[in-house]
Amino acid sequence: MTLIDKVLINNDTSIKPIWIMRQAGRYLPEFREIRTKNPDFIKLCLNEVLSAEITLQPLKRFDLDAAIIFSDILMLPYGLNQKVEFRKGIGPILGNLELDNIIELEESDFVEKVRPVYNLISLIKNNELTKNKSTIGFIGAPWTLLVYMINQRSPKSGLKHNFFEDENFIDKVLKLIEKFLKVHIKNQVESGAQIIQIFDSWAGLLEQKNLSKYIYTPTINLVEYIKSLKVPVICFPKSIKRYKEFCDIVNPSAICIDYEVNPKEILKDIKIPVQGGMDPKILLTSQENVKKEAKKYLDIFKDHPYIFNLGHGILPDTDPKMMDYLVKLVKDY
Ligand code: 1CP
Repeated sequence: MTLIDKVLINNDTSIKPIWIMRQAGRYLPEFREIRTKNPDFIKLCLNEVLSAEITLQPLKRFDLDAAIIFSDILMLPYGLNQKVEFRKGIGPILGNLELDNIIELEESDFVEKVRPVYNLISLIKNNELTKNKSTIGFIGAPWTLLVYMINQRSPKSGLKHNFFEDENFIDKVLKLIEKFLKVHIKNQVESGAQIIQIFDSWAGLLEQKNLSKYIYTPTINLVEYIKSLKVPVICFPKSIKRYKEFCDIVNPSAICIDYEVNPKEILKDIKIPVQGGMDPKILLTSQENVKKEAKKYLDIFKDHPYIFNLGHGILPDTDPKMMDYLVKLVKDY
């Protein structure tokens, strides 16, 4: 059993395993080297040999307890034949969403299109570097994927004015996203993913009255599906504010928290295992601050099943030495 499984399945509080969101990524010079030579991001994700190498890069440097596969949540719309491009300085740009084409799409055609992602998972699972460690697969939550697929770009500066106009259309898209997410999950698990994390990066965009329809209901369906495959599921409904309500209703195996929520409130309100929380910006300051903040989370969750992580992805400007310092600190705790 891996250390992370001990926390997730046995509620073990005596160990504090660590992995970091975006641990394979732009703060590592060896990633940037590969990235520069591969300007097409989707193609890079579909190159199983290179994406396996990128997935393993942080494990070669740091004593992390998991490998998270190098892929992207937007491989789903890509697999549904919606155009997905990443532009430097802008982010993802998606093409028009052709509902009829998605309705007619065969599951096997989707699987063939994203097959390298599953091949990558097998490569990672069978690599010596992940022995006794967890291999984490992931998906975007239905709501966050709906946002990208309809908005066609990052909602950083808000949603299109007419986003919610055609509710019937949205409902149909949401159902299709759920259908193909199950296919994507099943294939990841069959290829060796031992945990699935659901990233709902834009959960914070919704008003309370819409949470049930766009977040709770579709997420419950996926959480129950993942549990039926006998795999733990970690949910990250970023900036949702109502983490307790989310856990009471959705009941994932663990909840990943962002850096804005008070960890003491979480400890008081939430009974399931917790992951994450520390502000990634702390890693841009001093070792002293990192020590203080990391210890704060470790102390608060001392007697609670807890997986150390940040409250969002590690920032591109982070010095890898600071990451090394953090991992050692958590391991020595
Ligand atoms: O070099 C580059 O410019 C590419 C940057 C990059 C990377 C390294 C993107 C584009 N995606 C990724 C990999 C990635 N994406 C991982 C890898 C595994 C890891 O080490 O953690 C994961 C888990 C994701 C998931 C993802 N993609 C999310 C959810 C997590 C989060 O950060 O909120 C989201 C929202 C995306 C969309 C996406 N992909 C890439 C970017 C820049 C974005 C965000 C765009 C936006 O701001 O809307």
